[in-house]
Amino acid sequence: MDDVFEEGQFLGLPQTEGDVDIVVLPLGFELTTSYGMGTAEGPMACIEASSQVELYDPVLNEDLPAGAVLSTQPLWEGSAGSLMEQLDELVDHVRPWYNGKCFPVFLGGEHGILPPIVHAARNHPLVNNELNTLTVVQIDAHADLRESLDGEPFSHACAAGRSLDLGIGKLLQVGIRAYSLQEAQLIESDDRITTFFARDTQHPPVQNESWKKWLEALRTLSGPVHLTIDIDGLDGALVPSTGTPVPGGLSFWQVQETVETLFSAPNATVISADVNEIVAQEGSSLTQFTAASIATKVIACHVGARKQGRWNPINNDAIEDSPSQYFQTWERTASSSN
Ligand SMILES: [Mn+2]
Repeated sequence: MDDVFEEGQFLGLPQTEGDVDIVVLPLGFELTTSYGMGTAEGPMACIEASSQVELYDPVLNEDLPAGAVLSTQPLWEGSAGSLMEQLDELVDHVRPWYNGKCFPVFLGGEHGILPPIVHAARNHPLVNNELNTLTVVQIDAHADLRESLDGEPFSHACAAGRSLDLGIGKLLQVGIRAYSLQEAQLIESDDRITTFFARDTQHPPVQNESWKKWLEALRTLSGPVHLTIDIDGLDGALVPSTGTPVPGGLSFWQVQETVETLFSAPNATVISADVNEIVAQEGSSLTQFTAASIATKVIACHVGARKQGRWNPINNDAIEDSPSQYFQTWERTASSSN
């Protein structure tokens, strides 16, 4: 096949004919980032950097898109005036892609994109409005389990906590090394949460017991899974321009191994993924290139699952849309503040 490179398309791949199998959705969402700024431009920088990522991944024996139809959508930029209205706009933007036939890959934008993604995932036929069947696997430096940050419960620092409030059944975290006392206590007391701390998986750094247990936890998952990758889960040296780079994180290969292991879990189906907190680095493309490489690994593993018959399209025609204007009318309930 001739190489056709198309500007603004992930991996430079032009969309081919047919139903979309994989959609890349850049989400320029930034309302609550606390430290660095620039997560809104990150997704497009990641798409630009993806032009330098190899189309060959050893999990497939052919170049991407390997027969799949890949579509890259234009950048989403919220237009609503309030945070909660923007979250609802995000739900409306991503929900059509949870149609059971397509695998969405979201590029963020701050981690605050997670709750609206999780809410929209109700529409996926494997979730079928039963959000407690969904597991979220989170790579992150931060636990993101705060009650609120600077008074904002939908801050990026609360993304995993709000996803639990929305009703997900399970949260698996890895790379965690920056968290508060309250978050440590929640991790201890809430049996929906399983956390692998970086101080255990990274020290000693090579092939320790804790890392093996993490891979085993992934292998034994069942049901639908959303994978959320905050790039600050990687060691800060690999992603220096992300909003809050933190030392002592995962290596590139540990993230690759996590993605490969999750996608090959025999009883789990990864229905979607996001790579977030991408901030365009100036003078070097390392941060956005790292993010693009990880998103490419996710896509390659998804294509691999399709080719091995472990991911089959399903109709969601019978599923009622998840409630709209959900976040605008959101109220803290007793159960959600546990
Ligand atoms: Mn995060």
